[in-house]
Amino acid sequence: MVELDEITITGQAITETLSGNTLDAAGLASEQARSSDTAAMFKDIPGVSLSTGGGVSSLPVVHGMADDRVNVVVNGMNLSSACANHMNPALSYMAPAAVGKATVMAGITPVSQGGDSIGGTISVDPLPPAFATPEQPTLFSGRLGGFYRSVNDNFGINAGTAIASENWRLDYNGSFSKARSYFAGNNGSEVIPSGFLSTNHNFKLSSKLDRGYWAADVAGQHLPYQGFPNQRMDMVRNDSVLGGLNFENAYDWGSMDGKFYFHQTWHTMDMMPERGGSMLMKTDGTDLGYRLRSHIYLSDLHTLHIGNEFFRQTLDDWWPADGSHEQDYINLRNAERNRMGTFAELQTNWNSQWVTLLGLRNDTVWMDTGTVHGYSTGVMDEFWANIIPGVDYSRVGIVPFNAVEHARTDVNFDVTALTSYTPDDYSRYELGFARKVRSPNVYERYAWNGGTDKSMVGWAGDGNGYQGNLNLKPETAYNFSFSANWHDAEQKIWSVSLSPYYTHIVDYIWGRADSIDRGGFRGMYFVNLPQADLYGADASGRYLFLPQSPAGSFAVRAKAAYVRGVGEDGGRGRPCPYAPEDGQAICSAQGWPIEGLKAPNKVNLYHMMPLHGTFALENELETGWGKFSNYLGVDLVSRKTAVAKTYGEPQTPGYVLVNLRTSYQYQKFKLDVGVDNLFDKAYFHPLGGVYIAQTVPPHTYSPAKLPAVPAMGRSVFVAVNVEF
Ligand SMILES: [Cu+2]
Repeated sequence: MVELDEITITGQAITETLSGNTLDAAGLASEQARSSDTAAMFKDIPGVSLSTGGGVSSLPVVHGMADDRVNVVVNGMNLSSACANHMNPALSYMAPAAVGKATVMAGITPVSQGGDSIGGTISVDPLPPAFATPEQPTLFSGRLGGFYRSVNDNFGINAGTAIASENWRLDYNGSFSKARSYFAGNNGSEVIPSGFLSTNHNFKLSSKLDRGYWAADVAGQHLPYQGFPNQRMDMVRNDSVLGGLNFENAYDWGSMDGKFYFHQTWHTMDMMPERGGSMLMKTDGTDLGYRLRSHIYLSDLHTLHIGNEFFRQTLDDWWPADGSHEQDYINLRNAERNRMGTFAELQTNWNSQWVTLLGLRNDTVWMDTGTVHGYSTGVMDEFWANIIPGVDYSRVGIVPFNAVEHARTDVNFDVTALTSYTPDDYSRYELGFARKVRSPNVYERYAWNGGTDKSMVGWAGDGNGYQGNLNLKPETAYNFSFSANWHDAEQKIWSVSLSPYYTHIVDYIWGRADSIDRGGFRGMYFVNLPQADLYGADASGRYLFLPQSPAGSFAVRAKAAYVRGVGEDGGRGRPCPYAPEDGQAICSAQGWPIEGLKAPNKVNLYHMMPLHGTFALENELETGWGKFSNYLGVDLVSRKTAVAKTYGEPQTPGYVLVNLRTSYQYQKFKLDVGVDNLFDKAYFHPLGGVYIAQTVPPHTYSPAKLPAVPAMGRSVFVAVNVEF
C-alpha cells in the first residue's frame, strides 16, 4: 500500500522526497474504508505502529517514539492535545475521509518540516484546490460515502461537495461516525467502554493566484462521547472550532507558503454509563499559530529553504466540585506554552546521483502557569499546593507548587544532515544524521499533585498517575539512519528496502515510580533519564511475480519491523513525604516507601512494538466492468516480553491475524468489502495498554500482572463511495 510517490506541491517537493513515504490515492482509499481513526491509516507503513485508546484517537508510534515526540502536522498546523490523557491528539481533528495526502517520515525529519519533536513526522493534508478551466468554466463535484463495520456496529457517512469557477472555489466536507463498544475475538465479550460518536464539518473558500492559491477554512468538531478502555475516564464531549488561512504561490525566484490558524477545544471527561461512577473533568485549550516558509532557488544546484513559525498553546484544566467537594480542583490554570521556531535548510542537487540537505533550526520555548488548589483546603490537598505552617519542607524533600516560580524558557537547537545517492536505475541510498530537541509539555512540567490517589494525569494508557517536574530539561536526540532501496528500472516488478536506525537520547523524559499502591498502579514522577537508546530496523519488499494472466496481475508483499528501547535509570524515587508528619499510614496505603523506591539500572522503554511483520498476496484485475483489487494478508506479531516493568506494562502473547479485502471500482463508483481478523483470533494489541475496567472491584487480579485491553475480534466491513 505504501508507494514512494512523486510529490508535486510547491515548496514541499524536495524535502519530502528525501526519507518520506506518501500514501498514494489507492492506499488512502483502502485505509479510509477500514477505520474511523485517522492515525490508523498509517499502521501498515513499516516503522509505524499505534498506541491505541479511543476509537478515533489512536496515537501513532514511529520508530519507538510516541505522542509528543512525533511531529504531527495537520494541514500545516500544530494542534495540541487539550487533555491530561491526550484523548484529542492532532490527528483526531481530521476525519479519514478528509485526508487527501498523507506522508510519513519515519527516519529523519528535515528542519523545514518542524521542530520541538525528536521522532519522525506524520503529516496529513487535504488535496490542493482544483479550479475550473476556460474550456469548462464552472466545476461542480461531489462525493458521498457510507460504511459499516460489524465488530462494533460502526456506521458512518462522508459527504463532500465543491463548486469552482476559474478563480474561486468553495468546498464543504462533512463526516459522521458512530460505534458501540467492540467485541473481543473468539466470540469474546464487549470491551468497555469503547463506543464513540464523532461529527466533523469543514468549509473552505479558495482563490487562485497566478501560480498558486490562497484558502480560508473553518472546521468544527462535535464529539459527544468516546470510550477509553485504557483510561480511568472517558471523553463525554469534545467540541472544537478551527479556522485558518493558507497560501502557496510560486515566483521566478522560488516559492512561498504560509499558514495562520486558531483552534479552540472544549473537552469534558467523565465515566460513560457502562463503566459506572462519575467524576467530571474539564479542559479548555487553544492553539494559535502561523508558519511562513520561502524556498529560494540560489542557483541550478542550490535551493535555500528558510522559515519562521510561532505556536502558542493555552490550557485550563479543572475538575468541577460535585456534592462531596468544597471547591473545584485546579489542575492547570492559565497554562501557556509558546514556541518560536526559525530554520534555514540548504538543499543541493550536486548531480543526478547526489543530493544533500543541511539544516539548522532554533526553537525557543517559553511556558508558564498559574496557581492551583485541590478539592478542599484540607491538609492532603494543600500539601502539594501551598506551604502548610509547621511542615518542615526541607525534611519532606518537596516544595509546594504555589511557592515557586513556574515560568520556564528553553532555547533548543536542531541540526539535520541528509544525503541521498542514486548510483543507477536499480538502487538508491539515504544516510542521515539529526540532532533534535523537544521541550517538556505542560503536564510534564506542571501537573502538580503527587501520589497514586490522584492518578488522573497520564497518556500512556497504563493507569498510573503522573506528577510533573518543574526541573525537567528538554530531551535531546541524536539520530542516525540509513536506508537502502533496490528495485527494477521501472520500479514496477520488484522492490526491496531496508532501513536500520539508531537514536541516542540524552535527558529522556520518563516516569519514575515513587509508589506502588495496593491495586498495583504506580504514582509516577517525570524525570530526565541520563540517557536512553533506541535502535531497530524496517524492511519491506514487493514482487510482481505474475504481471499478466487471465485472472489479472499477482504480487506478493512483505514487511517487518523491529525496535528496541533501553534507558539508563538506577535512580531512586522520592522518599514518602508524608512520613515525617506522622503520616506513615498514608505512606503504606499508597505503597510509598519512606526511603524511596530504587529504580533498576536499566529500564525497557514504554510502548515498544515487538517484532512484527506482514505477508500479503495482492491481485488486480481490470475488466470491462471495472477494476478489482484483492488482498489477502497475514499479520504476525511476536510475544511482547521486553516490557517497561516500572510502568507495570502488560506482557502480551504473540498472534497471527488473517485479513481479507477486495475493492471494486467502476468509473466513479467504488465498493470496498473485507474481513479483518478473519478467524476471530482473541489477542491483545501490544501497545493497547491496561484494561482499566477490569481492575476495579469486583474484578481481582495480581498487581504484577495488570490485564491488557483485548483487541478487536472479527470485523466484516463494507464501504461504498460515489463521486459525481
Ligand atoms: Cu480527556
